[in-house]
Amino acid sequence: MAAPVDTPTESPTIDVVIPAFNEEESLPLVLRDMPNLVRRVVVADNNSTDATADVARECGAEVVPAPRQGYGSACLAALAHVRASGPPSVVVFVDADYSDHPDELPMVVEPILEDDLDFVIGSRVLGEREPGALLPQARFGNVLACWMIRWLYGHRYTDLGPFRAARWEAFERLDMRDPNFGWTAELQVKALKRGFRIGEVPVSYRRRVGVSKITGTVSGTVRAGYKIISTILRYSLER
Ligand SMILES: Nc1nc2c(ncn2[C@@H]2O[C@H](COP(=O)(O)OP(=O)(O)O)[C@@H](O)[C@H]2O)c(=O)[nH]1
Ligand SMILES: [Mg+2]
Repeated sequence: MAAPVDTPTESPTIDVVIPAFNEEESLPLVLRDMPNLVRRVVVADNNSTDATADVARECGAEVVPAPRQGYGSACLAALAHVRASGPPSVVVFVDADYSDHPDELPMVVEPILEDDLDFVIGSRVLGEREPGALLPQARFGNVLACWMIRWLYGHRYTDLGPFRAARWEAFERLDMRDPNFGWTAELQVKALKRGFRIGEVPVSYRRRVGVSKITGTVSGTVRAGYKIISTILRYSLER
């Protein structure tokens, strides 16, 4: 009998990007719960005035300074580092506030690795939310944004979620740009425009550790809401 042929297939690599602004309390918890299948975690430190960068390093993450303030800028800074230092097969985004459950990462990447999807959203609407985790204004904004996307792009998302994964090569075709609150909407509508194979999986969501900087403040909510709506409209008008 012929010996089995050993065909070595390279196992896929997974890198995690975490935009962080003053999250010294929550970040160690996020990093502690990160599953072993993750190759590396890149934390974009967005001008934190607390020990965010130090705790991230102590917990084994790579830290990239993101001098321009804003969620999108921080993601872009981390991604530039990932691109320059050897990109992964799959990139995953997680918030720094310990609202997401990093231990659920295998479920979020599975449809990419197993079913060949390009992009998977962790949906907090389909998953279990701790009471008070998703503030009413965030919930309302999400419903409105998803409804607008359905109307203008014909796709039914259930959430604009911070916990999501994308195949790296596909992600690179998005040419992401938004420096702040429009980043998530840009990501989700561009994925539709590029014809990505998109899925959603339920994820859990708990009340954050520390103070909310976006939907927990009136100005954050108004600015984020405006930016999300204008981003959804703008890309629907572009060819
Ligand atoms: N890089 C960066 N991240 C931010 C900024 N504001 C908030 N974040 C991060 O974005 C994520 C969501 O912010 P958060 O304050 O939890 O907003 P919420 O989820 O709407 O309450 C967290 O990981 C924050 O650290 C910012 O100005 N820059
Ligand atoms: Mg949060």
